[in-house]
Order: sequence, then structure tokens, then C-alpha cells
Amino acid sequence: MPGPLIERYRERLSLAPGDPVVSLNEGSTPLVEAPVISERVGASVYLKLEGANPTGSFKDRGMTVAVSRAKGAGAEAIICASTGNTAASAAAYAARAGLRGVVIVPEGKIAIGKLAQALIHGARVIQVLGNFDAALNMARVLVERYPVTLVNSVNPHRIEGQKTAAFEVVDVLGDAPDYVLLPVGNAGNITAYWKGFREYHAAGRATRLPRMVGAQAEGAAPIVNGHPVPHPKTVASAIRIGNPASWEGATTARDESGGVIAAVTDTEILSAQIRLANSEGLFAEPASAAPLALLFRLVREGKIEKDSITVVVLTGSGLKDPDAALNNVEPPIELDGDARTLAKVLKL
Ligand code: AN7
Repeated sequence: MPGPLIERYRERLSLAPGDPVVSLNEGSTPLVEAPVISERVGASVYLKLEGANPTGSFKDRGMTVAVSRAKGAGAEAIICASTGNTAASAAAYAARAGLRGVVIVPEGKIAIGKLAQALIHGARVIQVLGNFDAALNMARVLVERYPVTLVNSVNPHRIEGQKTAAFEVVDVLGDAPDYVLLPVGNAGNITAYWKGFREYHAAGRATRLPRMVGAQAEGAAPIVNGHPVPHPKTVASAIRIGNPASWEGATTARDESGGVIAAVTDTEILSAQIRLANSEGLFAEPASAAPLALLFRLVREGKIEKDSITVVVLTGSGLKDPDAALNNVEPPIELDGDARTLAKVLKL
């Protein structure tokens, strides 16, 4: 059984020798073939199921390293600003480490499952009237003056942990794929994947590097537009971010890899979420469907090479945001009758 991510990759991470391992056995997530989508797009598409992490998103990879380091350094409290998943993960790892957890979230703007997670793990949840960007600014100022450790992805240990997803992709496929597609919000993850691929390449574990393809939502696409978005809007609440902290990391990954960062509409995102659920049996949250929507668009535009190997990172579980899914499907059929009525309804 795969154990803590830190035990598998410790020599490539940033921990100090005496740091404890605060872990929920994160990482080692499945890389699943997507036969229906592959057929449709004419490429071999694999899906990295980051929703299979302990708290249901990729954030656990960075959190195990950041919280282990914080604990090793003697911290008593951790804090983050979050659109939801970082909050859920920070709350869980704080609980595991016996640290105080504080999370700042945009009021009314985070998915219900994520809010439930942060609360049940005992974090102090602060809802602010502003958006994510305002919440992050508040957290950054606070940690300059008080003894609290920031565990947003501006904490380099978060990026260190998250780069292990790139290692796993290479470990499973035997080399880097042609394309890696993932959503871009605060831009830590695309920065981390690119770091991971470059490090494995430099160590001779991969013979080549992938093109990094980032998806933003049209109403929250600062990197695509080239300027911050003061009031970001999208159904994909996880990536409703107007001024990403790792902006430069994202454009570096894009430019060095010969990739692209582009925006997709909410309609494309929701339709990709449903296509994924219907055709491959996988339920990802809206932000995670954004790169899939972008893949469909790039294929229509002839921009993905035939027979290429493509990895789409499904960053978070669909169970995080049941409202987004329920708003977008037919309601259940109500039945008042017996098996014969049921057979009729089902047109059997
Ligand atoms: C499911 O939780 O920013 O570009 O505060 O939850 O590294 O920010 C979440 C981001 C993609 C974007 N997919 O990753 C937060 C937060 C999901 C996410 C992203 C997030 P980054």
C-alpha cells in the first residue's frame, strides 16, 4: 500500500532532516485511461484523478510538505486564504498535526462540501466580503506580524509537494506525455508540475518534457487577458481568482514548454463536466472540467497532434460541489405506482 508522499520522494523535497511526517497517505492517485474521449479526440487521453487524495483534491500533496515543515519549525498555527480546497486540506492537516487552523474564504463563494470539510476539521473559518485575492492579501499581511505560518502556494513547500504529481505521471507512463492540461487559478499547480517535469528530466528519469496547457475560466482569466481581473466570475468557484500569486510561474511554464494558457466559457466547462461523467464514469468539480473543455476546443481547432499522449489533471472531486452538478442535470423522476408503471416510465 502506498504510504506518505513524503516517504516516497523525500530526497527530492524540501524538508529538514528532523521534520515530522504529517501525512494522510496522499498522492499515488490513479492515472486512468479515457477510452471514449480518446476515440473522440484522436489522441491517448489519460486522466490523473487528484480527487482521490484524502481530502478530495490535489492540495493534499502540497499540504503534507508545508504542514510537516511548519510543525518541524515549531509553528502552532497555520493560515490560508482559499476558494475552498486549500481550506479543506489545511484544516485536515492542521487537525492531523495538532495545530490551529485558520482559513479565510470569500463569503458565499465556496462550494458547500469544502466549507463542510473546513468546519468539521475544526478550523476557524473566516468569511470575508471580498474575493479570494482580497483574502490572500489579508493573510499575507497577518503572517508578517503574527506567529502564524502561511500555507498558500506562495509557501515554497506547497509547490515542492505538488510537483510530485508530475513525478507520478512519468513513473506510470515511463516518460513525460506530449501534453499536460490543467486548470489555472492562483497558478501554483502549473508552476509545480513544470518544476517536477524539469527536475525528473534533469535527473534522467524522463527523456523529454511535455507542453503545459492551462485553462482559465473566461470571467476569471487574468493571465489570458494579460491583466488582473478585479471582479472574477465563473461557475468554477475554485478558480475564481483575479490576480494569481504564481502568475510568473505559469507564464514561464507555458513559454518554456511551448504550451498555451487559454480561457473557456462556463457553458463549455459544464458541458465538459457532464460529458466526462456520462462517458467515462468520473465526477470532477467544474474547475477540473475546464482543461477538458479546453482539450475539446484545441482538438476542434486542430491544435493537438493526432496520436499524442495527453494527460488531463482532474484536480478535485465532483462531490465537493454538488450544487453545481444539480443545477445542471434533470431532476430525479417521481413515481407513484408499481413495477409496471416503472417499466413504462423506463420504456422497457
Ligand atoms: C479543484 O483552494 O486556489 O492554479 O484556494 O481547487 O494552483 O491555484 C484552489 C485552486 C484547480 C487551481 N482545481 O490551482 C484554493 C485554490 C481545483 C482547485 C485549482 C484549484 P492553482
